[in-house]
Amino acid sequence: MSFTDTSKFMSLILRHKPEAIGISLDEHGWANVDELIAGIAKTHKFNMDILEEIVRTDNKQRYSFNEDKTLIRANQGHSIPVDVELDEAEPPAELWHGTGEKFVSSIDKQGLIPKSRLYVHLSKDEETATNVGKRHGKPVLYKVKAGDMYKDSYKFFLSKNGVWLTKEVPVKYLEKI
Ligand code: HQG
Repeated sequence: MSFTDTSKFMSLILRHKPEAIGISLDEHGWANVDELIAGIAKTHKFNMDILEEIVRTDNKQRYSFNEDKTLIRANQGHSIPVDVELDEAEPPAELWHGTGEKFVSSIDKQGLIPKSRLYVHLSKDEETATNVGKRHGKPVLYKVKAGDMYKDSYKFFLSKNGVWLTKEVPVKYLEKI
């Protein structure tokens, strides 16, 4: 099992399916580090050193430890309903959303919805959004009029790893590029 496979498995556990290794997250999304290590080590080469290396080198800084490293959680991206104490923040005038071509007709009718996750994920620049879109096939970019949404009282949150989150983006705030 490669380092990347282990890291992907950890993201599955901490965002979507802790029961896959028989653990649970608390209401703030924290997992107990000893339980996580024991659970993952049943099927993957895993220990505290590997966990610390994954957290330190993760290309999107997906995870955070608590102060004494007894707890760990994903910074964003959850489908299970946890409150990771996101910071509410005023967004820049424009944010970006990258998606796949196959979703465009539905988005143009419905706007952006969180689907299986808790929030719609928005990027601060076009390049990041293009990379997100590529995960779903041929990428399509939307410019999101985040400043206008904010003026209209929509709430925005900035995750610890720099992803902008909001509950929905109605069609009138979207511009397809
Ligand atoms: C689309 C990755 C039809 C939406 C990334 C997206 C991100 C609709 C897909 C994070 C729709 C959901 C999240 C509508 C939205 N009709 N399709 N009305 N509204 N969609 O994976 O934003 O590497 O749940 O456009 O970098 O792609 O995992 O969301 O294409 O930050 O850390 O439904 O995941 O980060 O797909 O990605 P996802 P996402 P990680």
